[in-house]
Amino acid sequence: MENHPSTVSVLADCVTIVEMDDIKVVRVSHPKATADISLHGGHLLSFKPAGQEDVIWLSEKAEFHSDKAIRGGIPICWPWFGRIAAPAHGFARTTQWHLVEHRENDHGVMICLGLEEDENTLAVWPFSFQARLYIDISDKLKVTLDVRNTDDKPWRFSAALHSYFNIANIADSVTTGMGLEYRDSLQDGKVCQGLQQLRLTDTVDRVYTKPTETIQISDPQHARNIVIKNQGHNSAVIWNPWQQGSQGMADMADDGYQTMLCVESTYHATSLETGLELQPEQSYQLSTEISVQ
Ligand code: TA6
Repeated sequence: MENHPSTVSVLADCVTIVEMDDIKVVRVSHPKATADISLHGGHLLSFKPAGQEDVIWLSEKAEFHSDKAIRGGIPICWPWFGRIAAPAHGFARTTQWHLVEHRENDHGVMICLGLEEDENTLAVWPFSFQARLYIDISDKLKVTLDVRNTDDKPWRFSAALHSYFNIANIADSVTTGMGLEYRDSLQDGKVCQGLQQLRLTDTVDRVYTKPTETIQISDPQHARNIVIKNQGHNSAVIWNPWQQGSQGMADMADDGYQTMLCVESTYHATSLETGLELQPEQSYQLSTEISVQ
């Protein structure tokens, strides 16, 4: 992070809490990797395996305030993905999570954050729930969103782990493994067929409906491939706003699009009513595992 956070408390050898503006951040510093996780939004901001550039992109103009979503990192989109209801991408990314547990050993660090309903969430989504976010930090990163229906009636949801990846230059980067069929969000969800290899030259906003088990983003100037394995998803979203989109966002530099690419582990639904139904006491996990090769 750019400005200098102040240490609030030391929780263990590898885990401290630091403060940035009005946001508290769990800072992990382990021989295998470092990571920053904001309690606001349950939002991972940084993941650096030892000897690597950050794998996660964070906007240089990101704003760290409790009423805003943070631009970059891994926003948690839940209990809906997209603009099918307000606020966009659900309330999880703009709500304060709490630290449930942290563990560390020679292999890495596990951080668990929690979120439950309160009067603010009930005002926009009238259900009880328990959400847990498990973040495993070692030479790989694994993020698992675990949601449980603690209400006495069923509810429906959609979700995404909206990962922003840090790449040296979008013009040199090729993405594989997204599959061929996609719904084009720039054409009202029109179903299209794409290519095996994606090299972007303009804005994209697509929901790939049949991604393969492993998605790869080549990042040649950083001499690496970013490898993504998702579970619990029904699709994978790819997004880059390109120049015009970057210019339209106050929390993104005009050239920000050149060094980022979103590839998202997504449970997609076109409306709240068609989301995945969870009965009382049922739970569901959506995860993404990220490594570099
Ligand atoms: O995941 C892609 C997307 O839904 C795009 O449509 C784009 O708007 C992006 O997310 C960012 O959304 P945000 O609400 O964070 O500006």
